[in-house]
Amino acid sequence: MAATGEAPLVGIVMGSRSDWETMQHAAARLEALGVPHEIRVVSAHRTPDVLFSYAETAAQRGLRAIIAGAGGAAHLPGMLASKTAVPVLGVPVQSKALNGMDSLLSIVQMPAGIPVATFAIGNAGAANAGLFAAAMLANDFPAIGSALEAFRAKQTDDVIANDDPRK
Ligand code: RP5
Repeated sequence: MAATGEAPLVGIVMGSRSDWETMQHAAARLEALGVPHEIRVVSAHRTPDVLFSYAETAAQRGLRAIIAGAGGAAHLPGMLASKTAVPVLGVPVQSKALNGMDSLLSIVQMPAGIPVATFAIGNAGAANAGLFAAAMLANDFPAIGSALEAFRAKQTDDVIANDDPRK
């Protein structure tokens, strides 16, 4: 289901419902910038056939980027990337056992030939993946570009207006 009425341009997928706490930060950025998106749980090891069909149909359904979050042995982003040429933005979810180092290394260490753009562990990585996907769309969708510019300008203004940490 698209989060807005328009056909989704970005797919947010995650290996488990438990990843939503992290991945909601990607969705929030896309929502704020008016980027049509969809959100799904797709597990590389629990629903591999769903993973394959999601990746195989992504381009024809109009997706321009897939933000994929997973934790632990986080093969979801790499497997998606192996089955589609739609750019995959990987978000390492902070695992309990190893604090997300396992997720990070699983996602970032792709062999040459199948790239996954890898973001920071956890909430910041999810938020930045959302912003990055918006930046990828900014040239082709001027409204998204304007929203992104306005967000960046406000962020800068907020820091300048609050530059005394004692206040
Ligand atoms: C991965 O295993 C998921 O991406 C999640 O981060 C992790 C734990 O999944 P659950 O046991 O919470 O479903 O597949």
